[in-house]
Amino acid sequence: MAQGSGTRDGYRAAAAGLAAVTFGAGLGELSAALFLPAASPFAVIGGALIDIAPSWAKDLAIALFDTFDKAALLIGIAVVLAAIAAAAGLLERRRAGAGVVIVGAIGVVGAAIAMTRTGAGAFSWAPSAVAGAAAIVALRVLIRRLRPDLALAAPAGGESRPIDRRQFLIWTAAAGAVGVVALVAANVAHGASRSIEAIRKALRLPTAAERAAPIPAGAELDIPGLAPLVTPNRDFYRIDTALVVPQVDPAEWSLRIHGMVDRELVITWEELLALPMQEADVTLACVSNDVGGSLIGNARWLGHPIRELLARAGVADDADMVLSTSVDGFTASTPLEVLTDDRDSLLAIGMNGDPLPVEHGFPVRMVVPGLYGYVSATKWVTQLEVTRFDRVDAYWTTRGWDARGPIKLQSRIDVPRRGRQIDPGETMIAGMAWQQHVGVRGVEVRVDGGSWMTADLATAISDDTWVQWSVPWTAESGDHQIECRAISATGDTQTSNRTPPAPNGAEGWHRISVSVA
Ligand SMILES: Nc1nc2c(c(=O)[nH]1)N[C@H]1C(S)=C(S)[C@@H](COP(=O)(O)O)O[C@H]1N2
Ligand SMILES: [Mo]
Repeated sequence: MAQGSGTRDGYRAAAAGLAAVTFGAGLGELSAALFLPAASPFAVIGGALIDIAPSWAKDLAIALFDTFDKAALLIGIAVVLAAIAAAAGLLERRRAGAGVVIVGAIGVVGAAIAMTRTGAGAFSWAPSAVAGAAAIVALRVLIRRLRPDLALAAPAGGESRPIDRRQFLIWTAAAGAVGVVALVAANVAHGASRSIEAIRKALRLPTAAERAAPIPAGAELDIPGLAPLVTPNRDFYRIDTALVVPQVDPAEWSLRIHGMVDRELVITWEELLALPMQEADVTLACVSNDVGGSLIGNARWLGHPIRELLARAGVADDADMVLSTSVDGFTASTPLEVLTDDRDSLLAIGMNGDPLPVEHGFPVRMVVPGLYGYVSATKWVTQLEVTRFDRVDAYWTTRGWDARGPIKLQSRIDVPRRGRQIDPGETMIAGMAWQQHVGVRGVEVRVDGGSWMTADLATAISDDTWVQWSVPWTAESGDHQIECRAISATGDTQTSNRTPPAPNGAEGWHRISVSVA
């Protein structure tokens, strides 16, 4: 053996492990993309990790990566997988079979998880099995080239053949390259499922039987840096547990209303489109939105009142909750009364004049004024089960969040931006305030703990939306702290008591630091 080749062969074995696992992952992902998109090994393992992750880990992911939490998860999985793959290569070189067991175990775990996911079919295990088997074969073939004693054609008499490292390198590079090409191909094949996007683009929304009033004059303050009153779809925050955005063909979509009802109801897409549609401006907010955060947006939704559908089904007197379920298994528990009272709780198909964007629930989602999204805004919704809070817990309730999630009174400073340096002199402090379905009566602002100034409140679209506010300020040189607090339409003042988002929404005043120079 050449000097140092022992260590070097260690690196080579690790590289072989990486190449073998890349090869397996590629073939597994490609077979999934071609035959069983929902059974993609990455997607099922990632999805399961999302579901079993403790709430604090998800909060942390949202805090650290904001809406990029899913990309971060995929990268995390890839890094862990790469480490395991390298270790498997090293072990397999030491002891034939040891690395194979590890690689095989990943495949088995993937296959087992695939079978437990919502919507799993009889063959959902197959892509992970393909991945595991391909990785095992590749690992054995590659490591043998580093271990002439294992080579099938090893000459008798214990006399070992020299290792052909060039050959090894070529085979390893080839396995890795095939894996990468297969991964890319899988991605492209997956992109073809953007046919749902094509269906969406070709859709024409029905016109509303009941139009929303135009946005009132003076509702939108023209202040640079202030969030727009209506959030464009492309800028609308996205929060969900779906690692791969569900691709739902409207032609195959239906909504089943069942449980404690007089008669079960199934509504198809065609039937839904034929029902009278209503527009409503509603601000959606995430319970994970921390004080001053951006997980909130306002849109004009188009949909059919859920109230009407529940009335058709006939709801039992002792029911108090509707459990809505998405195609991907996510569930939300919504108090029955907010779906049957006179508020604009919609089974929505349109968002700001367009069909729902695929990542915002295409073709159909729920929108309920006054509740955080996790208990009301089910995207890709396919079932409404009329039931009781004491019978069933929804997705986030089983993870420690409150079963009911009314939106809390909140306000946010958008201008000046936190941490910014601004010029001395006349300037504007401006922001947003909200407590959907209650409404905001006023906003107060103070600088450096001084006395509260009353902000000018813009005209609100309605009590179901956020409202803009502003207050003039003469900025003097130095560092300053600006705080705001809202007063609700019912006369409550936003509490200064700071609480984290879990388990039912953050409280406290938004405070920013700016320096004037
Ligand atoms: N199917 C499904 N619907 C869902 C969720 C989800 O994880 N899956 N998350 C909910 C949460 S927590 C929020 S805040 C809103 C966010 O809606 P958006 O992504 O359209 O802004 O969707 C809700 N609907
Ligand atoms: Mo949320």
